[in-house]
Amino acid sequence: MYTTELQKTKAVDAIEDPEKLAAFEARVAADDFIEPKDWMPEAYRRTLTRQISQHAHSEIVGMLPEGNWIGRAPSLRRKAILLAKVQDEAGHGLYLYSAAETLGTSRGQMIEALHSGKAKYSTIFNYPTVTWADIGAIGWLVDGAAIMNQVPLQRTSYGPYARAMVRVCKEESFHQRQGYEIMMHLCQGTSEQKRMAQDALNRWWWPSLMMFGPPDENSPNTAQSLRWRIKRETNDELRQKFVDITVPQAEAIGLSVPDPALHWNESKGGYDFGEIDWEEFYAVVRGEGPVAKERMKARRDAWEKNAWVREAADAYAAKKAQKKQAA
Ligand code: FAQ
Repeated sequence: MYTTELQKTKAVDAIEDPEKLAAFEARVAADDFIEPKDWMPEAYRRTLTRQISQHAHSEIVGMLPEGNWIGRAPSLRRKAILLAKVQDEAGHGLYLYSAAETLGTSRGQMIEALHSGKAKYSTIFNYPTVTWADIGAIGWLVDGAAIMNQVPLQRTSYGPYARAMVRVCKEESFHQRQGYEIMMHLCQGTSEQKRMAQDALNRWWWPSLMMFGPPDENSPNTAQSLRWRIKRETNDELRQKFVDITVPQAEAIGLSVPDPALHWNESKGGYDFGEIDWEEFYAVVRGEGPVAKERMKARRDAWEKNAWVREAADAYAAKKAQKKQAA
């Protein structure tokens, strides 16, 4: 279904210097970090640019579902926390765009790829946030899934990406706790509040499991990304860990995971769970998610409406450079 970065750049790889390639592979195998000025195969550069830029886009588009609730948070305390969280996501996007830029693609080019529909962003942000409990569910489940995926990325082989992940993971860990705390409070509240929490879990559970990507046997990029130590664990391994950690958290606050097939498997030491609706996943990846059009429209509108800020920053930089030259 997908053409991998490796296939796209096979011709380039074939003419790459075998000695440089062997030295690069030996460094990766020794768990050395690869740095921006180091030699790297073109396919490695492209795979990283794709993954890091998509990750950056996810952080930025991911601000929209929660941003939607800043003005409606139920108390000043909740508003201040949510505002800080959404600002953190902007920061994550910026570290990640900067990390991707070190590979030779400008932020403008990456944003153009997002706006033209060429670049992907996480499927999860194409679902609507219809009640306050959704903000709890996003922190608990979406940030929880993001941490599960990002902790191993602190040891990814590309230095700037690994270093960005260290700070991102610290902040995501706070985000996950604040989301779980919202859910905990709702579950200790009125029966209507508890129903809201259960309804949010029902709607966000399966999309959260989809965040980890297609099953390993249908994941065209995983094998090569593991060899290059870009990915340190497979999609299915991370999904399983997420289920194993999250189910007891749901039980602890009296919520039930909406999966009749879910049961503890003593022999594997983990939960067995039901089949994910992969048709839904691929439809959302294709841009057919419930609020996909609104999300992209919001991003494009923000880009256009705020062009004056970029123009003012450019004019200021040019003026400063001129002054420096004249001095
Ligand atoms: N959505 O061969 P694989 C967050 C695509 S951050 C959309 O398995 P790969 C923080 C994939 O790109 C969330 N597309 O690919 C936050 C590929 O297409 P391509 C984002 C998906 O790269 C919280 C194709 O399917 N996190 O939530 C998805 O080896 C709260 C085949 O898949 C990251 O980006 C998907 N869910 O593995 C913010 C982490 N899954 O590109 C605000 C870094 C797969 O070949 C509020 N990324 N695809 O055309 C990764 O770890 C990997 O890129 C995976 C996918 C695991 C996402």
